[in-house]
Amino acid sequence: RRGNIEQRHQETAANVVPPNLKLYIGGEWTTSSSGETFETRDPTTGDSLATIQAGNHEDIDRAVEAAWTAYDETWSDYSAADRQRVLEEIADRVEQQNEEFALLETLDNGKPISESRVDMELVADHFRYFAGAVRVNGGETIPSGGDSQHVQTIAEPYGVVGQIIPWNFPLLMAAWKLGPALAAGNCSVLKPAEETPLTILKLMGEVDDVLPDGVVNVVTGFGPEAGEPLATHPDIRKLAFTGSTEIGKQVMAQAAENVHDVTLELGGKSPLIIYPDADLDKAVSTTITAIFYNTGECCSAGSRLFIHSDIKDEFLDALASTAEDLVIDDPLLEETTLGPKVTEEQAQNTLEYIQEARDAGADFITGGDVPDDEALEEGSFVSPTLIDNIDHDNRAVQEEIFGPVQEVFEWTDYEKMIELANDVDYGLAAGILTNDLTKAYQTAKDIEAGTVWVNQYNSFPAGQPFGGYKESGIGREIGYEALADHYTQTKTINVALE
Ligand code: TXE
Repeated sequence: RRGNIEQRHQETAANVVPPNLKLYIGGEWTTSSSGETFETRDPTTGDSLATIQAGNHEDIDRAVEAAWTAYDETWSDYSAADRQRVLEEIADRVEQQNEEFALLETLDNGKPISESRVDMELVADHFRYFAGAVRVNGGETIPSGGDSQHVQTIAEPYGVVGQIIPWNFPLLMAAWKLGPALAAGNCSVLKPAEETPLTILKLMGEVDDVLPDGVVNVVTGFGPEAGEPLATHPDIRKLAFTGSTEIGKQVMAQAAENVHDVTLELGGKSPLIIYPDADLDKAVSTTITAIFYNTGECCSAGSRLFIHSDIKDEFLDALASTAEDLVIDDPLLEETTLGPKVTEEQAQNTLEYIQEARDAGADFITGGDVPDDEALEEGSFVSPTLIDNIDHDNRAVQEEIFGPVQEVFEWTDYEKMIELANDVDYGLAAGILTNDLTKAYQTAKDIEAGTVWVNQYNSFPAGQPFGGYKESGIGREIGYEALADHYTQTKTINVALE
């Protein structure tokens, strides 16, 4: 099997890894100023997939300059209708090559191919949503000027924005950022995560003839060398960041120095609350989606389960056996439901949290290790893990693990459960499973989270605002307000009528 996996990955890589893998600046493919490169690896086999340019501050300078040139010379002349056509064309091209993009994402990130296909559908739909939203983004008239003045606002783009994205949904995170930025009329300098640069570079190759040169510039590289110079660049007017809370705080402090706008989409430690009246089968499948989708590498992952004591034993038996039935294998196979973590370092990170829970005397309902499968030894796999009897103050409960690990808490008293559910620094998402809609709405209001799913989890239709309470971030993406509030600035024009 191991030989088959390697062969399958080599053949797929030969078919789908794109030829242009340099920095994309001003519509040109260029090498990094330092001449330095790095490898992006396949987390299933550990093999190198491609050599990538390690951009630095000089490349960021070049890219910001190219973006301003594009803004001044072409993009600001594009009407809303022109921008709509461009965004629709980008959506079409992703749709036409869904399979190639999906295969490339699976090679670079390790997510199961069935999930990569869903990502690509969402990418296309996201560009399409903002293609439509372009036409309704406008200002307002304000009547308080009376008959003596005409007061109105117009929504103007910032000009050039910086965008830094992570590795868990590489192309989808790029789409979440580029869709509203371009719709609003901005140009972008985007830095992908060093772990997963391939799909955004492929996208640039595919839409090179659609986007005027310099409207989107992609500078690959590492956080300190390429991310920080972008976040601190005096000529960007806004920075959008998705990643760790630690770097998010740093990026926000840096934004303060230049007084530029910033939106942050950071980590989470989201509660999934199950009432005793919930449908058992649905509760099990929703819990599996909440924590094991994308190998748990979701900022929204439902990583703390609050299960009502009346159904705890029955539910956990069913959940454990379903988790044990997940197909942990080569993510290029159709039947695989759990792939490797994105890097070996990330797998070790998850295993350290598991060890911490073990040292604290927690019980493992299932998992707690790497899969016992020789064919997967070169990959960064971690078994689906459910942990019971762990203190809510434990670091493994309080911090984001970003892996296939869920901690279970039993509840009977509603107030105590809500107190615990809110007792983390994060507030990104939550899930509630019950057939009683009154209870669902009450709980949704009691939970400190930016998104609450009822009788489902991890659903992200375009247009649905997404962002964090507390330390999970600032601002909202995906929804219309991303365009209206986060990628435009308001200009007031007040005309004297007398
Ligand atoms: O994040 P980083 P990492 C969480 C998750 C994960 C942890 C660490 O818990 O285990 O963060 O992941 C760029 N200035 N999330 O190390 O470092 C970096 O190059 C500017 C949650 O990957 O924050 C990459 O492009 N940029 C999350 C991006 O920031 C910098 C998704 C994210 O990397 C930088 C990812 C700097 N000084 C991780 N340093 C989510 N919210 O979905 C790094 N970067």
